[in-house]
Amino acid sequence: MTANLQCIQRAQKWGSRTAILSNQKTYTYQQLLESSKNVAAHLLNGLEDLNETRVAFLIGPSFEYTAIQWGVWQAGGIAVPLCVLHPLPSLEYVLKNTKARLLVVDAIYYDLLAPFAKEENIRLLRTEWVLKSTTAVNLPIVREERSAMILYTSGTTNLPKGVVTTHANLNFQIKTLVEAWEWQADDHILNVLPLHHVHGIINVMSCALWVGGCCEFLPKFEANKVWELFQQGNINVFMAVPTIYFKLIHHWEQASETAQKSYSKALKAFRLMVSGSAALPISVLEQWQQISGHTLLERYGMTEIGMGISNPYRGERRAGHIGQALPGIQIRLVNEQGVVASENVSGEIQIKGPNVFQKYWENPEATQKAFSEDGWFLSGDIALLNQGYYKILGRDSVDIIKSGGYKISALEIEDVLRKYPAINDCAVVGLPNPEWGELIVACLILKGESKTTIDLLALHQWLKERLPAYKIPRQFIIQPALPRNVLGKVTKNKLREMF
Ligand code: MLC
Ligand code: AMP
Repeated sequence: MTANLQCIQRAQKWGSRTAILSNQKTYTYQQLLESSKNVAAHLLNGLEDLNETRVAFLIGPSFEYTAIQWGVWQAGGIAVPLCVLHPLPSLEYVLKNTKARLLVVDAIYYDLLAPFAKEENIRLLRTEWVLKSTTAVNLPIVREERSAMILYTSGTTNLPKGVVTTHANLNFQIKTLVEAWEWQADDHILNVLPLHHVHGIINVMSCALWVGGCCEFLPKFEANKVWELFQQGNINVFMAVPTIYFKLIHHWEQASETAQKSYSKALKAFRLMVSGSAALPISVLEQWQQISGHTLLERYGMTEIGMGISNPYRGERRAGHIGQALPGIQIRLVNEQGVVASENVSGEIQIKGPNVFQKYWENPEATQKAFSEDGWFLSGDIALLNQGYYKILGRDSVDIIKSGGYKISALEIEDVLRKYPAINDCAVVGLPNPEWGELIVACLILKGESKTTIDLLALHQWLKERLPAYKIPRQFIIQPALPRNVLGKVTKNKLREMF
């Protein structure tokens, strides 16, 4: 029996079309469907339905990643994609927090995770084992309201929260983008983004597969490789965070005049280029316009909602603005007095619609706090409406940093830093930075009153074992005390000035 999931049913129509290009191999929709059914059978292992068992997977962006995601869904499980850049403690946190019972990993991660899996009684499988062909089994009926995926996002608490979305949420998140950006079956997109966040998973991979298009994976972003692939002439859609456009522009500027001409020529044939996950600096938009002839389409989203606001596909794409509500999604701005803001008055972006997530995983308190009494999701982002276009002004918390398109909690980094033997106290902030959006920096108070120096190499090494590279502070200052207000709270704006 075939699964009733929409992505699977749609894929049956596309049969022999190329779905995925990965590791120099092409895979058709038929191959994707067959492989994912094998995965489902291996995961079910005799059961009729995984009934929302959390199935974590640590797999680089590839055909195998997609086949396993679809396999988990067809078996009735919840997909928990892990980040291949995360050190062991971050992976263990997600596995423990979701209480994952199954874990599928690429061979290179097997030894790393085997001891933890054994200790926690998690069934550990290797990617190639679950892809092996096996006898077909009956697949469960998975209703749209069932939970489909958990992604981890940082917030104003020290530990990341699991964002649970249902199949209905994901289907809607995809459909609104397919409609707004006019996705087509002959679209061929290059994915350079990590696959543990909505940008790569939904906007790039899932939208392409929804319409019968092709998703090509470059497992790790490298500017020269991206330019090489652009020149091959197959790719016509690209989506990335502003840092990636910054790096592509830098590479273009360093190239010879002949290479520059060839790069720019390749971009002329593109249908669509999108930027999001962090504010797109107007300078980057303008430089990209000169290089490519394209005005980047900037949009706004969040792990909890997929995408919510977008500049139009047709019509004016306004620099420094994120656009208008996507089809079927309601947006309002609410000021500090709880009043819905009128044009040109700032307020918090609040969102309602079928795209909005179900709940934070096993955290009813956080879920309740994230919604207004009348059911609007509270984003924490401050914006205003300027002549019909939303414009982001900032966030309501200094403890959330966006660096390289990743959302990072200053409190999480502070918690880790305080465990370092030579550190007594600390405070972490983000500084405006043209390449990274914000650069993470830390003010340290050392143990021992007269201490004014620290071995930064040793500290960096120690942090690398505990945090992914993108969460590691890049600049430090050492102070005798942290700047605090009369209530004793660290004044982070003052701290920013000190840098
Ligand atoms: C890495 N480095 C950083 C850094 N990240 N330095 C400062 N700040 C950061 N944030 C350092 C590394 O330590 C290394 O230094 C060097 O840069 C290269 O590291 P890398 O890992 O190779 O980096 P690179 O591949 O260049 O990473 C840049 C990037 C990556 C832009 C490709 O950050 C990325 O994939 N970002 C996308 C994140 C994303 O998908 N966000 C979407 C979230 S969903 P050294 O010294 O060791 O060489 C969301 C909702 C929505 O936000 O709206 O979409
Ligand atoms: P995440 O939790 O990783 O999904 O990050 C979501 C956050 O990214 C939002 O709350 C915004 O702060 C930020 N963001 C996404 N898109 C944009 C954009 N176009 N401009 C400014 N900020 C953005």
